[in-house]
Amino acid sequence: RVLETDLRQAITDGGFEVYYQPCLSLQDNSITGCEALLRWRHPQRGMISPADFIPIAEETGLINQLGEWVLTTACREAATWPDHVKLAVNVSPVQFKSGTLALKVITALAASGLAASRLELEITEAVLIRDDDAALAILHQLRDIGVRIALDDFGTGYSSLSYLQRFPFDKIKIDRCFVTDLASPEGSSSIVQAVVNIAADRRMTTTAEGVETEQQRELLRALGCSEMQGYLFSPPKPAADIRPLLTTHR
Ligand code: G
Ligand code: G
Ligand code: MN
Ligand code: NA
Repeated sequence: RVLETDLRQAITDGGFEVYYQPCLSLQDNSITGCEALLRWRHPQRGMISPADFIPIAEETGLINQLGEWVLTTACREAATWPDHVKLAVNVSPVQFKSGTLALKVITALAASGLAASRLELEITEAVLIRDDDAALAILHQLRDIGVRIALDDFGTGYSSLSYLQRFPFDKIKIDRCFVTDLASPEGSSSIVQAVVNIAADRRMTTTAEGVETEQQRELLRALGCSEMQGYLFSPPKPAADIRPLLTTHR
């Protein structure tokens, strides 16, 4: 188990790095954006996955500091990318409810010079389940800044179709588990089709996560999904490895 003291130390010592994973249009295969994914380079234990330390960062409240660092760092990096490439940043429910998220977003945009329209915040349905009105108010605040909102990991956890009706999302990210299952006989293609249809109806785009095969890409394109992310094109990589791709990929 990751220790709070280690986490605290790493925040002050610069032990974290932001990796980026490209997201591609299923229409023309162009790179439309990149998702920022946090990495912890632990001095003894090597790379630690966010899945192993985000929960502790959330319990201890350290996620607020860490999340602010990711936002600032990623915005500064994205400001150097071609203008058509957007940036997606994951936001923890704890950050979402902290009361200071909008201010931190405004500050990161101003400091980096990144246009608000190039920033997308990925939230999970966990932020929506308790206090609807409060969540809705925050989403509208963020919308007013001009950033985009994506609903991450859709279809897992406590997803409810009613969220799609009540909240102003720009994008639905279809969880990897549905992509993995796509080609099997009793697979998830009808579920993906339903999500794509609802999204289109509500003027939202869809991004399929965890696309690993050409067959999955073809099926998703045929189903009308807008974008894909996954190992088929690229795993998350350090900024220095992603930057050249953004200018050379056709
Ligand atoms: O990069 P990886 O596939 O290991 O990410 C695992 C999980 O950690 C994903 O669910 C992802 O959303 C989450 N995650 C990655 N980076 C961040 C971050 O900067 N902030 C938050 N809150 N979650 C993140
Ligand atoms: O929940 P979120 O979408 O933020 O999590 C993204 C996670 O999925 C990252 O940890 C990333 O490393 C991982 N990931 C990205 N693409 C693929 C893929 O094609 N296959 C698998 N198995 N994992 C992926
Ligand atoms: Mn995400
Ligand atoms: Na996800």
